[in-house]
Formats: sequence, C-alpha cells, structure tokens
Amino acid sequence: MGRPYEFEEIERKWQARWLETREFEASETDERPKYYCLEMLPYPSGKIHMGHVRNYSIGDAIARFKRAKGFNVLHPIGWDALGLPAENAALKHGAHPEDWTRANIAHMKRQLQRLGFSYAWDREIATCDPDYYRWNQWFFIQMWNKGLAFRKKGAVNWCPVDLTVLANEQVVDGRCWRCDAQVVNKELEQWFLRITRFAEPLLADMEGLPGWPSTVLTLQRNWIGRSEGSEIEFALADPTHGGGSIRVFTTRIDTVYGATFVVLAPEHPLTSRLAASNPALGSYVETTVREDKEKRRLGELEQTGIATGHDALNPFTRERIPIWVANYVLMDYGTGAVMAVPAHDDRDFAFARAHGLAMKAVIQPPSADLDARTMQNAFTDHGTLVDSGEFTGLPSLDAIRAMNAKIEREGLGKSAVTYKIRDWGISRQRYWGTPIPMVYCDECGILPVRETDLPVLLPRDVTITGKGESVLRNNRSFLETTCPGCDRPARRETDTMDTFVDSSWYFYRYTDPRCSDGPFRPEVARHWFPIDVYIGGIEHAILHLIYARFWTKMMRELGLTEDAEPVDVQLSQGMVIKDGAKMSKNKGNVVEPDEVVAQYGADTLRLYVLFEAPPEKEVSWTDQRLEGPARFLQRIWRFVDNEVDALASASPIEGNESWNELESSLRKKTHQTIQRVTHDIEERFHLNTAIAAIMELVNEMYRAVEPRPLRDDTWKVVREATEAVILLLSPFAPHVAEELWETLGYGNGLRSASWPRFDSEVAADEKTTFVVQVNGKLRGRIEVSVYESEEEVKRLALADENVKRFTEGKELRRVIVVPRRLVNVVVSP
Ligand code: ANZ
Ligand code: ZN
Repeated sequence: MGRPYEFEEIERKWQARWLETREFEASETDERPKYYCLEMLPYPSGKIHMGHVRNYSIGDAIARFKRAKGFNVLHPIGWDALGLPAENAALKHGAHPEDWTRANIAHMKRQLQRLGFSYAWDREIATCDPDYYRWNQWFFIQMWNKGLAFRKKGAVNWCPVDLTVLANEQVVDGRCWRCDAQVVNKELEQWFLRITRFAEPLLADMEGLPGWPSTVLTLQRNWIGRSEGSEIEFALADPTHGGGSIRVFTTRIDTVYGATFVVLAPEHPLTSRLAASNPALGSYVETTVREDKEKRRLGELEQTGIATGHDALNPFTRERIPIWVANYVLMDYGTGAVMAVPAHDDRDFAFARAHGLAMKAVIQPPSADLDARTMQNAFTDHGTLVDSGEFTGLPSLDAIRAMNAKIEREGLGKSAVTYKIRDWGISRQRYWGTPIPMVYCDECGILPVRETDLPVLLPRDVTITGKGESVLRNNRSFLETTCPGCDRPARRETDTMDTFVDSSWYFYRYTDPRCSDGPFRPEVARHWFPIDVYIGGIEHAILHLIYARFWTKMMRELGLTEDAEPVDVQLSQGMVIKDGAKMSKNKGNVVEPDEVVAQYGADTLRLYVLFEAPPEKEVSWTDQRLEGPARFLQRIWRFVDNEVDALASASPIEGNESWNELESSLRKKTHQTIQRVTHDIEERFHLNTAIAAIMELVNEMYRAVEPRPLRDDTWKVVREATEAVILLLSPFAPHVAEELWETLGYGNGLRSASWPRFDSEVAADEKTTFVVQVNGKLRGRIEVSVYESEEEVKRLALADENVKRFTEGKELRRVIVVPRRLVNVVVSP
C-alpha cells in the first residue's frame, strides 16, 4: 500500500518484457481466426510527431482489443525510407542519405517502443533495404513484360528548386508539394505505369468497399473521373495536308447541331502539321505549351486561341465550321480536340464571344425560348432538341442514345468512355530511390536487367550536388554496364522510382518479410489478406490509396494474389492541430511526444489522444487537458493500491449469491460498461466514448467501497468491477493495465487474460424508444437496446406492423436513423 504510480518504471518494465517474450509476433500457422491491423508506415524524417502518435495509438488499441478477443493479430510496422528529404539532408548536413535514414529509423524505433505499441518487430522492413526494393524492380520488369510499364516523352511538371519531376499529385495549386515553388513544364523521356488500364475496375470495385469512408471513395471517384460520351469524326473540309479527320470527345452529342467550330489542343498532332505552314500558329503553340499545365487543367489561365484558317465538316449538319487552336483544350484528355458548342458550354461560350464566332442554340429548357443572339450565358442543362434535323423534339437523353446509334451505324464515331486519371509517371531524377532496372543498348534498344541480376544496387559512393543532372548519371561505375541481350557495353537507366511505388505493396511484404524468391509467398499472404483495418491520414485518400489498390489488381494479373481489393475497412484519422493549425515546424506549434512521455508517461499520452475525439475527427491539442487522463490513471492506480488486500482475498462470484441493492447496481454498471466498451470499439471504433464509459465505472467503484466495513459479497463485486476496468483499459493504456493485473495476483500477464464478457441479464440492457415516421408522419414506436446497430434499427422499424401499412406497395426511397430517437422512412407518395 501507498505505492506511487511510477509510470516511467512501469512502462519500461513492460516494454522490456514484451520485447523479451516476443509478445506480439504472429504466425500464419496459428489456428485462431486472423486479424490484420495495419497503420500507414512512417517516413523516417527524424522523429515521431503527434500525428504518428495518434495514428498508432488508434491502431494499437484495435490490435490489442482483437488479441484479447481471441484473434491471431498481425500488427506490423516498417519504414518508408526512400525519398527526397534524405537527399536534402545530405546537402544540408553533409550526411550520406543512407546514414541519415538509418539513424532516423533507429531513433524513431526507440520512440515507438517507448510508446509501447504492440508491433510484430520481427517483421520490420525498411524500403531502402535492397531486399525490399529488389522486388520493386522485379515488379517493374513484370509490368514491362506485360506492357504495363512504358516510356514516353511528355511534358512533365518540373520543380525548379528540387530539380526534379513531380507527379501530378505532387503539384498542389501549381506548386511543388514539398517546397512550394512554382512548377514549370519540361519535356523529358519518362517511365510510366499504365494505371489507366485499371480505371474501370478501380471505379467499379468501390462498390465492394462499404468499409471505406465515403469521403475517400468520393475523392477517388472524382480523381478517376469517368465520363460517358461519344467520339465523333469531323472530316477536314479541304483535302489539304493529306485530308483526314478530327476526332473529338464530347459528353453532349445531343448538342452537335450547335457545334459551330472545332478546337484543337496546341499539342495536337494536327496542330503541328498545320503550324508547319503557318508561322503565327507556330508561335502561338510555342508560347502556349510553356504555360503551366496544372493551371491549364484547372481552367485558371486566361483563355487564348487562334484560328488555323482551315475548316472541318460538322458530320450532322454537313456545314463547314472553322478549326481553332486554344489553350483551354488539353491534349491528355479525351482525344485532345473538341466540337465547340458555345450556346451550351461555358468555355465555348466565352471563347465564341471573345472571337466573334457563330452561336446556335439547339437545346431548349422547359420554359424559355433561347435566342443565341441575346443569351447571357450558355445553357448547359439537358432539355429538348430544336433545330436538330431528324432529332428535333427529342429530350437530351433520348437524343444521345439515338445519335450514338447513328454515328456507329454510319462509321462516324462511337460512344466512348473517358477518364481523367492519367498514367502514373514514376521517373525521378534523384538518387535516393529504387533504380529503374532497365538498360540502353545501341544494338538491342531498351531492355530489362536479367531477373537473376537483381537487385540493381543503389551505389553508396556518390556525390550529391543538388544540381539538375541526375546523381546516378554522374556515377560511371553505375551507369556503365553490359547489355543483358548481347553482352556489349551498355548504359543503365539512371532514373529512380517515385517512392509511392514502395508504399504500394509493403503490406503484402509484411506477411512474408524475409521471402527471398519472390516479393512474398502467395499462400502466406492469402492467410492474412485482406487487411481488416487500415488506418492513416486522410491526406492519403487519393495518392497512396489508389496506388495500393492498383498494385493489388496488377498483382492479381501476375497471379500473386486473388484479391481484388487489399483493404476491408479503411479508417481515415483526423489531424492533430494546435492553436487552430496543423502542428508543424513552420507554425511553431509542435508538441514533442518525447516531452509528454517524460512528463506524463506513454499511457497518459495514448489515452489523451484517444479520448479527445473519435478517430475521424480532429484533435485540438490543449496541454491542460492532459491532466484529465493523467488523473484518471492515478485514480485507478490508487484504488487498486488501496484495496489490494481485500481484492486479493475476495473469492470469485459463484452465481448463487443474493446481492443487496448496492452490489446489484455495481454489477449492473460493470456489465453495462463491458457491453458498451466492446460495442464502441467493435462497431464503430469509437474509442473516446469507450474510455469515457470506463471512467464512469471507476467512479462507481469508488462509491461502492464506502462506508466500511464491506461484507464479503461486496468485495466479490468490487473485484469483478476492478478486473473489468483493467481489462477494458488494456488496449488504451496497456502498461498500467499489465502492472495492475499483476498486482491483483495474475502471474502470466494480460496475454493469458481474455476480453471480459458481459451477462446481458445483469447488464439489463439499456433500452431506448425510437419514434418511427413515414414521410414525416408518426406511424409507430419501437423499443430497442441502445447498442443495436443502425441496420438492425432500420430493419425493426420497417418490420413494425403499423409502419408496414404505410409503406406497403410503395417504393422505399430512404431510411434515416437519428441515434436513440427517430427513424424516418421516406417512400414514394
Ligand atoms: C461538346 C459539348 C457541348 C460539351 C456541351 C459540353 C457541353 P467532362 O464531363 O469533364 O468529361 N472536352 C472534351 N475533351 C476536352 C479536352 N481535351 N480539353 C478540354 N475540354 C474537353 O467534359 C467533357 C466535355 O469537355 C466534352 O463535351 C467537351 O465539351 C470538353 F453543351 O463537347 B463537350
Ligand atoms: Zn545489346
């Protein structure tokens, strides 16, 4: 008695023990049901920040909970260790990128261990290990063989500060995502991965991802950007330049009778042919292609354009219409050419007005009579066709169908689908990345390194200058090789891969991290996949999470997996902010986890970040609020410490006791709390409300032990409550839970304790009454447990006899559940 809560000593004791007993390692031969709990792997930038602490505290709570529930849990961690900052650090501090990275990994690993996260450390990987990146190279070669990796010249985003190419995703508002410099265009030969081949399954398979947040799915859907439309041939009116035609992409073929000019992208092949004999056009093109691609894509640039002096034929009206070139048409979307319909498209409208081009209204809204001469804006909705030959009078949607049929019948085009997503440019003119395993031979051309010669090692001996030339190109012993085809001298590719490649499949590697004859053994991965829950920041909603899905689909083509999707449930955690802004060095609002751990302990810090908000919401850091969880742990500690003797000698509950009122009420609270906490973690990952429930139970325990003396039966009940508190707390504050469990006399640690069960009779399930409305009118009431899932509440509401009378024979449009209060059923009138 009177033992103070020495968190530092306690935490270090258990951390050492967990390492010693290899407590959290997992094997695929274990018979228990598997659970794969994954958190996004950190970039080893130097030290752990609060965002990491939060991400990993959430994951750790889930992993520990599932273990206690009897699952065989895989909970791995590794390091996203390649990438730019290591080179920037090399420039700044003169440290070799590898040494800098390894030192950071060592330091951050100690930090993670000091926080007590339950990782399978035997599976730790670092993507800068040749054992890891050789498989990036191997994948690249497989993709090359299948035509999924290819090279093409293209305008790329060039960061003039980092002197490197950026992926579209790494350009934010026309600026470099890392250094914020204005991005410019540059033409370079680049390596691409054909992610567009998977655009359709990437989109369609989202239907099978009910466990993903709708915000993430929407972001991905927009990023993929599927458009259904038509490709139509507009023949050149004069048979100059070899005749031919312009293929346009439109989503609005119903407006074709209003197409009064055609616009080509400046980069369009026909534009350059026409420019050959037209200097004004040539110089227009030259200036335009230098414009910021990203701004052009977003339509942020001032519209400019020039007439080519040539005409095309509108295939529906047979009229001659002029061909223009303008910056608002992009080469890498659709066909790089549009039929312009100024009366019904905003950009065409602005362009036509600026250049005095003809305008023809062919779609009428229900009520008004459009006149192209007086229109102030384009009318862009669907409507009824006018002045459209045989199609006049049809509604837009019918006309689209009929017109598509006509162009297909007459060989004028076809219905077509276009996507906004672009192939993934993975070339980086950088050192600290995976070398792209390709060789250039004067005789044989471009060919891959032999698989038996992998990995192509990143040479250690390099000089990093930070200047435009690739570091590897200046390293002759790397550059010069022999051709895998003819054994003559040849050159290596000196570009390295985008580091998003590394993180696209690491979660498969974890299942078989030391596999040396493949990226992993398919049968081992099959045991663990899919990932049951994947937790990480919302900022990875498109980049990383699309690449990870793409890679899985690609691996399925290679026969490495049968998974269509790698992740079952995705949890996007909110940010940790302070003083209204994301914690960052620039803002000077960073709170160092180490300092909090030193002052309060890891358990308090973990409890704090979990208690402040549910996982998806922001946590707004407030120093003073650390006191709450700190006091709470003190309180539990003191309780057990004070009562340890009585608790230790209390015998277990047999079931034939007759409880007095106080005992019954504490038992009820205990079982309700177990039910509540289990439900909150299991159903919704609502870790904050789970913790709040434990806090309430502790209050009840304090109340139950006064006044003294207590009869023996009361101590049984108090012991039951105390054990429940310790076990329920163990996913959140594992060190103190272990220590208290030991104090209660259990020798084998929490690993041999299982998650407490509740007796629903004792819990006397808390019920709530839902009012059920049909189209806003009260039609029934249902009584349900407060823990019932939303699905079940809906089901019960719809099954209610009186409700059924008002929904029968009607189309069910929506069912809205307001928790604990109301179910609103919306049916067709
Ligand atoms: C004629 C038309 C008439 C159009 C109309 C729209 C309204 P989404 O929905 O984003 O896919 N377009 C096609 N290719 C383009 C390119 N490479 N650069 C710029 N614009 C392009 O947009 C499809 C529409 O964007 C297409 O349909 C085309 O304009 C334009 F009343 O064709 B539309
Ligand atoms: Zn050769």
